[in-house]
Amino acid sequence: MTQSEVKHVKKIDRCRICGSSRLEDFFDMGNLPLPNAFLTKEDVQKPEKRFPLVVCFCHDCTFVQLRYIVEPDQMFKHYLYIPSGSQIRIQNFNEIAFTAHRRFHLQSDSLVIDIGSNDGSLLSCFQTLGVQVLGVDPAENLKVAAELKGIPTLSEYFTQELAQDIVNTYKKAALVTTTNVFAHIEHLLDSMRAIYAILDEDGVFISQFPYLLDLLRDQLFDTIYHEHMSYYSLNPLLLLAERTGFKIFDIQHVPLDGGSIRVFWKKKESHKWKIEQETIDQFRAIEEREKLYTIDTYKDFGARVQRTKEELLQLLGELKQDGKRIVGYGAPAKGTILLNYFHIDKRLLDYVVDSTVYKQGLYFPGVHLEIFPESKIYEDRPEYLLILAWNFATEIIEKNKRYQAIGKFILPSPEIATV
Ligand code: DWN
Repeated sequence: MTQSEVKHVKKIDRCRICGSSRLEDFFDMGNLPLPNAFLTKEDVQKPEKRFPLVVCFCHDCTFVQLRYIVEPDQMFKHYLYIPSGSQIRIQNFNEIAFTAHRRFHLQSDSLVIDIGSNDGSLLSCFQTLGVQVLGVDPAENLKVAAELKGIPTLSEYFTQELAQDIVNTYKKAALVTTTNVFAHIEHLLDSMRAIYAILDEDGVFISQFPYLLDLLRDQLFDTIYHEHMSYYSLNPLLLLAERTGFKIFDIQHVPLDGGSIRVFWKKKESHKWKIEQETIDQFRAIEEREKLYTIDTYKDFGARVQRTKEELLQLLGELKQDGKRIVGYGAPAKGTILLNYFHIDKRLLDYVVDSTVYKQGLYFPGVHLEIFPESKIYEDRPEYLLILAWNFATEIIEKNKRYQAIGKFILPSPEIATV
């Protein structure tokens, strides 16, 4: 690493939940660019920052986490990802809002706070249901987008100080939500205590994030990146709850982003909301059966990813040799990881298309593939589309039905497939 890279990253030697020093690395991807650090044409000529991407396992509480933490400002101050690019994600947000509104009896004077509220998409769903909303997100560019939707947003990191300010200026929340953000939080204990501070006595915290078991089963290695500091199974979550005054009272599996879980938390002292113990026990039983609580399960992860790499490179290489043109579909953060880790650049892909206006005209970090609007595939008519946003493959294939008269889609994950 260069001096300027070293300055923005730190190596952890203690588990971020239980504090144990018994951490063991099991997957090392080397130094990779930050996944959302898309480049302008001028940036492409300049040196890019790369940071280590190493995953480790805590032998005491079994928490899987990144060994190196990049300074949050490097990743979150100016954020190019917005959730509204996918109908499936918006449907998921609507479902969270609708079910929470009904299950937790939210009223017109109930306050819902979304942490990592991005462009306000989730809170818009709550607002439509007639409750009060407040967003918190450090990305300054997204505050503008959220406020255009009428979502009041504090453009700050969620800290204990901010929690106190919120309680003083607004009121306590009946519901706090985070979608995916839970993987992005460095100081978990502090953040949970801050959430505790802003919640009503019988308030509920809902967090939804990718599930470690799905990541492991389907080798979703490209969802491992600097922004995602944590990869959760149930055991460490239960410990986190216990240490911060919470009780997990329900868990649901959600078929989003390759497999996620939605976890429901309440204050330990609250007698409201039934504890779905059977469901929690079932999750634990499955995780035990799948041996999530031992390092041995993780040790061949790297080798399995290596086999996927060889298979995908062989497929793309053969297509190129046959003179076919291949274009990437979607410029997700995970695309940066897949392209860079597998060394897929101009030699294999012509360019990438993405619906996000903020990303169009920019270039992928590291591999420097240019990003165009989706319509370009109908002008150029490439023979193959590699779906980098594989978590939305169904939606992408469905909306591009007419492309099937031109060429085929390649799915890199969870299994390599051509359709
Ligand atoms: O946790 C995180 C998740 C939720 O979002 C973040 N750390 C960053 C981000 O991850 P991602 O960039 O991998 O997210 P998505 O939602 O998988 O990104 C999909 C990309 O594909 C977007 O750039 C939009 C694009 N897309 C498109 O161009 N056409 C998506 C669809 C559905 C489409 O039809």
